[in-house]
Amino acid sequence: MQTRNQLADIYAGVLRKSNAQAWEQILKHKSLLLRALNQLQEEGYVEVVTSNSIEELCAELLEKGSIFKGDLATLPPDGKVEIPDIQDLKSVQKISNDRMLNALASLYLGAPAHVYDCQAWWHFPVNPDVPSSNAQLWHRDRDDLAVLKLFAYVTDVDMSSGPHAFVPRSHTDHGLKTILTKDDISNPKANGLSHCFMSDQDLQQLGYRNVPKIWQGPAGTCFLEDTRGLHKALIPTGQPRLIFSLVWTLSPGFRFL
Ligand SMILES: O=C(O)CCC(=O)C(=O)O
Ligand SMILES: [Fe+2]
Repeated sequence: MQTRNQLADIYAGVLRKSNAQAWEQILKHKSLLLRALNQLQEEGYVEVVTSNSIEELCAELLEKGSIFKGDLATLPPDGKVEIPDIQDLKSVQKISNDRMLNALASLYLGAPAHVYDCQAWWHFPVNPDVPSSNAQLWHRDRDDLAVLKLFAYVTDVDMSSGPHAFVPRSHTDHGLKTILTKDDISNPKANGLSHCFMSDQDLQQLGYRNVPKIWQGPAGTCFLEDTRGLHKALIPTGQPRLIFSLVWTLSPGFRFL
């Protein structure tokens, strides 16, 4: 992780120089965004409370996503159903172009950020004997050297509807030093050198003792995460969950790096 972050810093420096004008504009928002930026840097997550496009986003996605709710016969075994072609929705366009969100993503990534992807998907409760999907196991995203994701709940989410979870401080080498012992950090599965999908027990065995942040909240709950840190979706046992994500990267993205 240390090497990836060092490479990301070098790359961000190059991007700042080649987009000097855009970077100058972004810097103007820094003082307003400083608290959120600090929390992202330290903890790897921050709640977003100010984006006024969220209500419209929920309404549009719920409408588009509702047609898939009736069709339980064709539900895949892991219960995940993606909503296609959401990028052209007005509310998705609006949030992708939100000036303050883009400025925060850019300040966090260290250079003008690239909107890399947006997705929305249902997780439906399924037979508990079915093995968890990758996203329902602890993992680190590998889309780029540096990445920031916005998640927005489109439905109300409590412990029975598969909330999203994140291990605070697992996103940087510096943070890992505060939550793991020196011996634990040298394990490639613990420090992120080795890409893997892990259970709660795996994490305990690797030395992770800190309590994950579990995001519960009504539709419209919205947060940013550095998903280079450990995260997953819990398995829904009662209600299904519809969630939206918007992803910023430094480069146009590599899908898996
Ligand atoms: O569905 C979730 O809460 C987790 C999704 C995830 O791992 C991701 O978007 O990178
Ligand atoms: Fe992920």
